[in-house]
Amino acid sequence: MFNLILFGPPGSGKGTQSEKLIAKFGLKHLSTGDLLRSEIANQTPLGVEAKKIMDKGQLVPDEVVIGMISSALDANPNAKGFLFDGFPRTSAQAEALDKLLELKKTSIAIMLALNVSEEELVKRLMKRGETSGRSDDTNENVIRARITEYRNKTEVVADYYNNFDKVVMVKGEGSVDDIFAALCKEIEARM
Ligand code: B4P
Repeated sequence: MFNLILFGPPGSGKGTQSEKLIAKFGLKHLSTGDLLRSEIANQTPLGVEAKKIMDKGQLVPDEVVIGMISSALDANPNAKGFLFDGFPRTSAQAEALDKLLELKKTSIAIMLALNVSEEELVKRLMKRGETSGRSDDTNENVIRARITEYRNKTEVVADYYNNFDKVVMVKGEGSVDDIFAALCKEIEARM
């Protein structure tokens, strides 16, 4: 199995690049953002609670997203590997993911971390908010709150994987195709 984490702040291109990477490498895409938005669309009790938190730009509680990832791993026993997008976002989530993968006798091969300036992030998310219908993309204060959550709680996740020499930084500004090519090069060197 080949498991990778696509890492970076909100708006860094994780969702955009994930779509292309899963098509090329045949990995199963696990995006906690997409899983949460599907709960919201289905108006489940979890979705109703998650929406209130996401609309403030905050992170959903660890136990909720860890539970979702655990179920998704169990639901895909024959996957040739997983691409984790937007997960793990806290140290607790990273430790939980390592344990879940260990139970399946596998591990994270690489974390690819997209590097994008804060002004570019805000610009991209405000632009997406014009068409996406995502309520967390329409208000600049909420977008900046998401970036602050990232700096306070998520950035440390890269330090966690750095201890195991698993982090590769990739420039996340430029054309989508050029960034995709840089990501592919790193994956192919390790697959
Ligand atoms: P996510 O769904 O993970 O979304 P995101 O971080 O906002 O966006 P992403 O990084 O995927 O967007 P992309 O750059 O592709 O999270 C949403 C919320 O869910 C979180 O705030 C949190 O509340 C909750 N949540 C999710 N996971 C959680 C977890 N594990 N724990 C707790 N809470 C969790 O796209 C951005 C825009 O940039 C797009 O419009 C795209 O077209 C554009 N773009 C992409 N690449 C570009 C490029 N190279 N140049 C120009 N524009 C580009």
